[in-house]
Amino acid sequence: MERTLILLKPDAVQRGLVGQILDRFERKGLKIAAMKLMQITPELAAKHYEAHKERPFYAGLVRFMTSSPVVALAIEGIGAIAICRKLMGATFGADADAGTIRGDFGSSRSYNLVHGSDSPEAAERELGLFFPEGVPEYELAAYDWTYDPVEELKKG
Ligand code: 3AN
Repeated sequence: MERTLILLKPDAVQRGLVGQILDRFERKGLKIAAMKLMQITPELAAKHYEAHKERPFYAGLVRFMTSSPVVALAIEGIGAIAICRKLMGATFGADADAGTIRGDFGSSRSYNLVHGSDSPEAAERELGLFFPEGVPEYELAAYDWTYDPVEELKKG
């Protein structure tokens, strides 16, 4: 099992798309391991986007991400990081394929609705930043019918 940080960005919340975007992850069979509506502080944004500090779009990105609340999610599943990135689509809606979240819901070149960690290392770091309190442990009953319990979940 793998966990990844997903953020439904301020544009997703303000446009009333939280339910529809969340549905994309749920119907794929992924588990919502944790979820909260929160305001990102400039300090948290700076840590989260550390790698982009020198990029020309950095100031605008931090302004956008701190302008209104986001929904932060820990999403879990086998191969969750890559699967979530596929569901999200290319970075901006104008380039993203139809059928993806970004491709279906937007066409802006700076507002792109959703963030997803891009590697296991990034996921661990970002989950630590957004869920310092940890993630509740619970069993998702549907896992037994989402995956092969013997081959994939190694049960029995
Ligand atoms: P992705 O989110 O698809 O991994 P990255 O890693 O290339 O995209 O960029 C990180 C974030 O920085 C993106 N989510 C996007 O919001 C923002 N970003 C990237 N390029 C630009 C740009 N040219 N203008 C505004 N924001 C950008």
